[in-house]
Amino acid sequence: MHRQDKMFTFLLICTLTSLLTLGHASLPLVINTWPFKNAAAAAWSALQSGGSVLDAVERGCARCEMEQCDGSVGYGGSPDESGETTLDALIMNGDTMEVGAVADLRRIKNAIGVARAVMEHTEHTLLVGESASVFAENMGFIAEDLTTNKSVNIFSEWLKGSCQPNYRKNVSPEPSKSCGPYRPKATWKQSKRARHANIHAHDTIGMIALDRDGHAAAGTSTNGLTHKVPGRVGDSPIVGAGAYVDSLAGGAAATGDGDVMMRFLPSYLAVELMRAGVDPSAACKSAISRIKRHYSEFFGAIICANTTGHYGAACNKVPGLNKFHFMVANSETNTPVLKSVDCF
Ligand code: SD4
Repeated sequence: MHRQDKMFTFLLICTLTSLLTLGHASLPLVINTWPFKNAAAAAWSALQSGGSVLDAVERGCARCEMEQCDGSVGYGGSPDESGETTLDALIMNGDTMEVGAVADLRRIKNAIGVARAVMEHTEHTLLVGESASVFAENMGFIAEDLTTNKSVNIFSEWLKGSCQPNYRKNVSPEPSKSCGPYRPKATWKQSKRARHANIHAHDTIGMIALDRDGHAAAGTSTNGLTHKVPGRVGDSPIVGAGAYVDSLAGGAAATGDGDVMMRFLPSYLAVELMRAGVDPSAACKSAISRIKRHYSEFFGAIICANTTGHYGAACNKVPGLNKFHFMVANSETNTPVLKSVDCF
């Protein structure tokens, strides 16, 4: 066959395969991790009432923060080793590539709102810890205690159970038996400790919104991992890890064991693959495969959407995660619809 004919046949096969395997394309589109229907509805109605894609992502994630989606987003969830809930969030504008993010945010409930304020009222990308909270207060966000009865109970049960599980290693006293304070062990062997990440500890909201005019945005919001070491920041507020979007290529958002996932920038990888023409499902799968190669038992999933409104998702199959659920709203469904994908 002539070289040009071969190329034409190849492109035709790619297109046909895409048409068969992709989610139905339709713009505008809102897609988010996990079955957080109210979040998708809030984002969808923001778009329907003339809001921008950034408004959609902000309102969708803020809804989860208010509703404390699965205890993994917003106040009163995932107390750290000292019993405090701290928040991570990110928002990205796919037109300008501006990003605003906050990590280890204390005493402020609306983390995604603060992330947007970082983007719109500073030249910075990421603010962290106590200083991020002071910034938020100066921007008019209300400081309040993020502790709830539920987070106090989780914390006191954990203390009663000798601080099990925890995320320490190579320290003494032996972290699998005792609470701290911990000191580094003088000598230690490289050992594989079980990670405590599981389906109950992982429900970050990650969201992508695209409109008909080619604008795209993405965002995340989470309270991280239960019993995390104070100061720990996950993947969610890290650009390219928790989420990434480029209006010329598409968007992606990840959820799962952020300590592992952020080492691979899975959202960035998926968007770059979509830029190169890979369909969203395959791009999502490649991002998961890259992590699997090193951490076969990691807990995680990713959603992907390209500029034409095609979307997909992928997840690593581990005990407790055989299927990954996510929400989609587009002009075809006109309301959020629950979708799922089999993990591999
Ligand atoms: C984190 N990735 O802080 C977040 C947790 C998460 O779904 O995704 N939950 O590691």
